[in-house]
Amino acid sequence: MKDVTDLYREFGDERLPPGQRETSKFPVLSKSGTPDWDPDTWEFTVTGAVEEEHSYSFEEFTDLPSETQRQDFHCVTGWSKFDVEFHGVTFPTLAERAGVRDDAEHVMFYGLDDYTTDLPLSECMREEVLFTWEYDGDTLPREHGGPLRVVTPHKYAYKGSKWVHGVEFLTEPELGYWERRGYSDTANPWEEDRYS
Ligand SMILES: Nc1nc2c(c(=O)[nH]1)N[C@H]1C(S)=C(S)[C@@H](COP(=O)(O)O)O[C@H]1N2
Ligand SMILES: [Mo]
Repeated sequence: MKDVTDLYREFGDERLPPGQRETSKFPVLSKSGTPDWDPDTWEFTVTGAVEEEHSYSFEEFTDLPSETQRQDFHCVTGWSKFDVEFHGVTFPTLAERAGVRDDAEHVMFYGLDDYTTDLPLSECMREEVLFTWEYDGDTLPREHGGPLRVVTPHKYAYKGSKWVHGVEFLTEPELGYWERRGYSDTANPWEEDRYS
Protein backbone atom coordinates (compact mmCIF):
# COMPACT_ATOMS: atom_id res chain seq x y z
CA MET A 1 0.00 0.00 0.00
CA LYS A 2 1.37 3.36 -1.00
CA ASP A 3 0.38 6.15 1.39
CA VAL A 4 0.24 9.51 -0.42
CA THR A 5 -1.69 11.38 2.30
CA ASP A 6 1.42 13.46 3.05
CA LEU A 7 1.33 15.17 -0.37
CA TYR A 8 -0.22 18.22 1.36
CA ARG A 9 3.28 19.17 2.56
CA GLU A 10 4.01 20.34 -0.97
CA PHE A 11 1.14 22.84 -0.73
CA GLY A 12 0.70 23.85 2.92
CA ASP A 13 1.26 23.05 6.58
CA GLU A 14 -2.12 21.47 7.27
CA ARG A 15 -3.43 18.20 5.97
CA LEU A 16 -6.97 19.63 6.06
CA PRO A 17 -7.07 22.44 3.46
CA PRO A 18 -8.45 25.83 4.59
CA GLY A 19 -12.25 26.11 4.72
CA GLN A 20 -12.76 22.33 4.64
CA ARG A 21 -14.29 20.10 7.32
CA GLU A 22 -13.51 16.45 7.72
CA THR A 23 -16.23 13.86 7.21
CA SER A 24 -16.22 10.09 7.43
CA LYS A 25 -19.11 9.86 4.96
CA PHE A 26 -18.60 9.64 1.22
CA PRO A 27 -21.28 11.90 -0.30
CA VAL A 28 -22.16 11.52 -3.99
CA LEU A 29 -21.89 14.58 -6.23
CA SER A 30 -22.95 14.10 -9.82
CA LYS A 31 -24.08 16.77 -12.26
CA SER A 32 -26.74 14.56 -13.86
CA GLY A 33 -27.11 11.18 -12.17
CA THR A 34 -25.33 7.90 -12.84
CA PRO A 35 -24.91 7.01 -16.53
CA ASP A 36 -25.36 3.45 -17.80
CA TRP A 37 -22.42 1.47 -19.08
CA ASP A 38 -22.24 -1.72 -21.12
CA PRO A 39 -19.23 -3.93 -20.33
CA ASP A 40 -19.42 -5.43 -23.84
CA THR A 41 -19.04 -2.15 -25.69
CA TRP A 42 -17.24 0.03 -23.12
CA GLU A 43 -13.85 1.18 -24.28
CA PHE A 44 -11.29 3.57 -22.94
CA THR A 45 -9.71 5.68 -25.65
CA VAL A 46 -6.39 7.53 -25.68
CA THR A 47 -6.43 10.20 -28.37
CA GLY A 48 -4.83 13.48 -29.44
CA ALA A 49 -1.13 14.31 -29.19
CA VAL A 50 0.16 10.73 -28.88
CA GLU A 51 2.34 8.63 -31.17
CA GLU A 52 -0.56 6.25 -31.81
CA GLU A 53 -4.17 6.46 -30.64
CA HIS A 54 -5.26 3.42 -28.67
CA SER A 55 -8.29 1.90 -27.04
CA TYR A 56 -8.62 -0.56 -24.17
CA SER A 57 -11.47 -2.85 -23.15
CA PHE A 58 -12.22 -2.80 -19.41
CA GLU A 59 -10.36 -6.08 -19.03
CA GLU A 60 -7.33 -4.75 -20.92
CA PHE A 61 -7.34 -1.58 -18.86
CA THR A 62 -7.50 -3.38 -15.52
CA ASP A 63 -4.70 -5.71 -16.67
CA LEU A 64 -2.28 -2.77 -16.80
CA PRO A 65 0.18 -2.57 -13.88
CA SER A 66 -1.83 -1.29 -10.92
CA GLU A 67 -1.38 -0.43 -7.27
CA THR A 68 -3.29 0.45 -4.12
CA GLN A 69 -2.94 3.88 -2.55
CA ARG A 70 -4.20 5.60 0.58
CA GLN A 71 -5.31 9.12 -0.33
CA ASP A 72 -7.31 12.08 0.91
CA PHE A 73 -10.30 13.44 -1.04
CA HIS A 74 -11.29 17.12 -1.05
CA CYS A 75 -14.62 18.32 -2.44
CA VAL A 76 -14.97 21.95 -3.44
CA THR A 77 -18.29 22.14 -1.56
CA GLY A 78 -16.32 21.96 1.71
CA TRP A 79 -15.88 18.38 2.84
CA SER A 80 -12.74 16.32 2.96
CA LYS A 81 -12.41 12.59 3.54
CA PHE A 82 -9.13 11.19 4.85
CA ASP A 83 -7.55 7.80 4.28
CA VAL A 84 -9.51 6.48 1.31
CA GLU A 85 -8.06 3.44 -0.38
CA PHE A 86 -8.14 3.33 -4.15
CA HIS A 87 -6.72 0.66 -6.43
CA GLY A 88 -5.88 1.47 -10.03
CA VAL A 89 -3.47 2.51 -12.76
CA THR A 90 -1.41 5.66 -12.28
CA PHE A 91 -1.55 8.36 -14.93
CA PRO A 92 2.21 8.08 -15.61
CA THR A 93 1.79 4.33 -16.26
CA LEU A 94 -0.90 5.04 -18.86
CA ALA A 95 1.03 7.95 -20.39
CA GLU A 96 4.15 5.85 -20.78
CA ARG A 97 2.18 3.33 -22.87
CA ALA A 98 0.52 6.09 -24.88
CA GLY A 99 3.75 7.55 -26.26
CA VAL A 100 2.84 11.14 -25.45
CA ARG A 101 4.14 13.61 -28.04
CA ASP A 102 6.47 16.46 -27.04
CA ASP A 103 3.87 19.07 -28.00
CA ALA A 104 1.26 17.71 -25.54
CA GLU A 105 0.62 20.28 -22.80
CA HIS A 106 -2.80 19.44 -21.38
CA VAL A 107 -5.08 16.48 -20.87
CA MET A 108 -8.86 16.40 -21.26
CA PHE A 109 -10.69 13.66 -19.37
CA TYR A 110 -14.08 12.47 -20.69
CA GLY A 111 -16.90 10.97 -18.59
CA LEU A 112 -19.85 8.90 -19.82
CA ASP A 113 -22.21 11.60 -18.52
CA ASP A 114 -20.63 14.08 -20.97
CA TYR A 115 -18.46 15.42 -18.18
CA THR A 116 -15.11 16.93 -19.08
CA THR A 117 -12.23 18.28 -17.06
CA ASP A 118 -8.78 19.46 -18.12
CA LEU A 119 -5.47 19.45 -16.29
CA PRO A 120 -1.99 20.49 -17.41
CA LEU A 121 0.01 17.40 -18.36
CA SER A 122 2.54 18.24 -15.62
CA GLU A 123 -0.26 18.06 -13.01
CA CYS A 124 -1.29 14.65 -14.35
CA MET A 125 2.18 13.12 -14.36
CA ARG A 126 2.01 12.40 -10.63
CA GLU A 127 1.77 8.95 -9.13
CA GLU A 128 -1.35 9.85 -7.12
CA VAL A 129 -3.40 10.68 -10.21
CA LEU A 130 -5.09 7.32 -10.45
CA PHE A 131 -7.59 5.64 -12.78
CA THR A 132 -9.39 3.54 -10.19
CA TRP A 133 -11.99 0.74 -10.16
CA GLU A 134 -11.71 -0.30 -6.49
CA TYR A 135 -12.54 1.70 -3.39
CA ASP A 136 -11.67 0.43 0.11
CA GLY A 137 -11.14 -3.09 -1.21
CA ASP A 138 -14.42 -3.39 -3.11
CA THR A 139 -15.61 -2.66 -6.63
CA LEU A 140 -16.01 1.08 -7.06
CA PRO A 141 -19.74 1.82 -6.61
CA ARG A 142 -21.49 3.01 -9.75
CA GLU A 143 -22.57 6.30 -8.16
CA HIS A 144 -18.93 7.03 -7.27
CA GLY A 145 -17.86 6.60 -10.89
CA GLY A 146 -17.72 2.88 -11.54
CA PRO A 147 -16.58 1.16 -13.63
CA LEU A 148 -13.64 3.58 -13.80
CA ARG A 149 -12.93 7.05 -12.41
CA VAL A 150 -10.02 9.40 -11.86
CA VAL A 151 -8.93 10.67 -8.46
CA THR A 152 -6.82 13.80 -8.01
CA PRO A 153 -5.94 14.21 -4.30
CA HIS A 154 -3.76 17.27 -5.01
CA LYS A 155 -6.84 19.05 -6.48
CA TYR A 156 -10.50 19.50 -5.65
CA ALA A 157 -12.29 16.34 -6.65
CA TYR A 158 -14.04 17.84 -9.70
CA LYS A 159 -10.69 17.42 -11.47
CA GLY A 160 -11.26 13.66 -11.21
CA SER A 161 -13.79 12.49 -13.78
CA LYS A 162 -16.15 9.75 -12.69
CA TRP A 163 -17.17 7.21 -15.37
CA VAL A 164 -14.03 8.16 -17.30
CA HIS A 165 -13.85 6.56 -20.74
CA GLY A 166 -11.10 8.49 -22.42
CA VAL A 167 -8.28 10.98 -22.27
CA GLU A 168 -7.25 13.35 -25.02
CA PHE A 169 -3.78 14.88 -25.02
CA LEU A 170 -4.05 18.53 -26.03
CA THR A 171 -1.52 21.03 -27.32
CA GLU A 172 -3.56 23.94 -25.87
CA PRO A 173 -5.62 24.20 -22.68
CA GLU A 174 -9.41 23.87 -22.89
CA LEU A 175 -11.99 24.37 -20.16
CA GLY A 176 -13.95 21.45 -18.70
CA TYR A 177 -17.60 21.22 -17.68
CA TRP A 178 -17.38 22.95 -14.28
CA GLU A 179 -14.50 25.19 -15.26
CA ARG A 180 -16.74 26.74 -17.95
CA ARG A 181 -19.37 27.29 -15.25
CA GLY A 182 -17.22 29.24 -12.81
CA TYR A 183 -15.16 26.72 -10.88
CA SER A 184 -11.45 27.40 -10.72
CA ASP A 185 -9.29 25.85 -13.43
CA THR A 186 -6.35 25.46 -11.03
CA ALA A 187 -8.45 23.94 -8.19
CA ASN A 188 -5.69 23.91 -5.55
CA PRO A 189 -7.39 23.15 -2.19
CA TRP A 190 -4.60 24.71 -0.11
CA GLU A 191 -4.98 27.99 -2.01
CA GLU A 192 -8.77 27.72 -1.86
CA ASP A 193 -8.93 28.01 -5.65
CA ARG A 194 -12.68 27.29 -5.66
CA TYR A 195 -14.02 29.79 -8.19
CA SER A 196 -12.59 31.57 -11.19
N1 LIG B 1 -18.18 12.37 -14.79
C1 LIG B 1 -18.33 13.12 -13.69
N2 LIG B 1 -17.27 13.24 -12.88
C2 LIG B 1 -17.38 13.99 -11.75
C3 LIG B 1 -18.57 14.69 -11.44
C4 LIG B 1 -19.67 14.54 -12.33
O1 LIG B 1 -20.77 15.09 -12.15
N3 LIG B 1 -19.51 13.76 -13.45
N4 LIG B 1 -18.65 15.46 -10.32
C5 LIG B 1 -17.35 15.92 -9.78
C6 LIG B 1 -17.47 16.51 -8.48
S1 LIG B 1 -18.03 18.11 -8.41
C7 LIG B 1 -17.01 15.88 -7.35
S2 LIG B 1 -16.98 16.63 -5.83
C8 LIG B 1 -16.62 14.46 -7.40
C9 LIG B 1 -17.55 13.69 -6.50
O2 LIG B 1 -17.20 12.35 -6.41
P1 LIG B 1 -18.12 11.42 -5.54
O3 LIG B 1 -19.52 11.51 -6.04
O4 LIG B 1 -17.52 10.05 -5.67
O5 LIG B 1 -18.03 11.93 -4.12
O6 LIG B 1 -16.67 13.90 -8.69
C10 LIG B 1 -16.33 14.80 -9.73
N5 LIG B 1 -16.29 14.08 -10.96
MO1 LIG C 1 -17.54 18.86 -6.23
